[in-house]
Amino acid sequence: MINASSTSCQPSKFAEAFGDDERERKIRKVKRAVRSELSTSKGDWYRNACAQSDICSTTGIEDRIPRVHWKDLTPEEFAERFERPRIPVVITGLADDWPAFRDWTPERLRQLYGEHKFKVGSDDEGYAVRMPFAWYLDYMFDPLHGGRDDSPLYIFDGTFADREGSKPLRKDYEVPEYFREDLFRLVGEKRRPPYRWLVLGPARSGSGLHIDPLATSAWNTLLAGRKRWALFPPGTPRCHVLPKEQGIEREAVSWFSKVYPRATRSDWPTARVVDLVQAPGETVFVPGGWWHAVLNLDATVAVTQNYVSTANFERVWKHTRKGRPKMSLKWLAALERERPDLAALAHDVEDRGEVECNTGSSSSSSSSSSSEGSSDSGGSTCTNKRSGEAVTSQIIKRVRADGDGIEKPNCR
Ligand SMILES: O=C(O)CCC(=O)C(=O)O
Ligand SMILES: [Fe+2]
Repeated sequence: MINASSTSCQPSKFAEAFGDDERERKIRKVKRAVRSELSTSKGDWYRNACAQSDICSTTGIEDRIPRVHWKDLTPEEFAERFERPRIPVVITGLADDWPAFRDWTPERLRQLYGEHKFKVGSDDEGYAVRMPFAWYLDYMFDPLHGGRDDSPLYIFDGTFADREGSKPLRKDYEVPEYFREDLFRLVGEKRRPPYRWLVLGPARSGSGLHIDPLATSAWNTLLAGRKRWALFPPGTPRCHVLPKEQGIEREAVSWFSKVYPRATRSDWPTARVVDLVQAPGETVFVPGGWWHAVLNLDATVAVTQNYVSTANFERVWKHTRKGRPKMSLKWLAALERERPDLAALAHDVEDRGEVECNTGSSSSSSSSSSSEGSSDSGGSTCTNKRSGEAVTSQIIKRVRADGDGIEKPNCR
């Protein structure tokens, strides 16, 4: 597992090869490419002193998301209790036998992938900015970089399973049975939208508030560290949860320190925030249309995939039709062959003229990246199905009251 104390800043092969000055120059170059608005010499990267704040404290967070062990949840039950009604849930135990759960430690990953370049963000032109993994680890555990930056660089790599140097990582985990239907598979590996990411970063890195692209649902399995999540149900107006105000940037730290406190006040005008602290080995199911922001409380390693199944097909179809019209035709042709029932549904949508005008791809992430992307009152983990169901039914009411799952402007 990653843990700052066991992962000292041992000099990497790169540091030895290039020397500290060279490494420092290269890290700064990457930082400038990813966030050109921040100077790397005037302290802009740590101007808000987030590393000295209590932003990563869990005091007062009430995690009421139900926990269910996979042995107590069949795929049919998952679809019925959580997927169709669009209720977030945490499934435990899925990663217990994954090599990733055992082997994705910084030192092991450094040995195997130290020279491979992973994506740590995008530049101003939208091109991926990549960094050799060994340098990234040096950055991440450097007290004057990842240990100090307000919103550190974050590996959010959507091509890890396709690139020669990192491909073997894909063999270290298994897509859980609940999420295997994966209807975008029919479009073909080359044409389908990005759908799987390796996600790794230090405390305070994370993903700003967003809805996942094309109304897809997601699962996210944490292999090390803790992630704090804040979720809002489908239909929550963007202007409340993502206000366009000076000083509110798209970073997770910025959202959690400036917007989140408003969402806990009694005069908050819209749906209540749903809190969650994800522990290692836990898999979060994020139904399509849910807003979510994620802050890493420690150094974390996770794998996440987005998917379309029979349960969310209609919504995803509407968004794909509008957002990816060419691809949607290829998809429809494949559906005619493989899933005529869903192709018929797609034609119905078309006949009713119900194509979505908001593609739902309001994703944003940490400084560095973009993914295209219950307990008792003490906040402890709930392993009890009954209390899970109580929370579930409250959330169902909210989802129904809030409409069809796509953010709607309602801010006058
Ligand atoms: O782990 C994270 O930073 C959040 C991932 C996420 O929300 C996404 O992949 O869409
Ligand atoms: Fe997401």
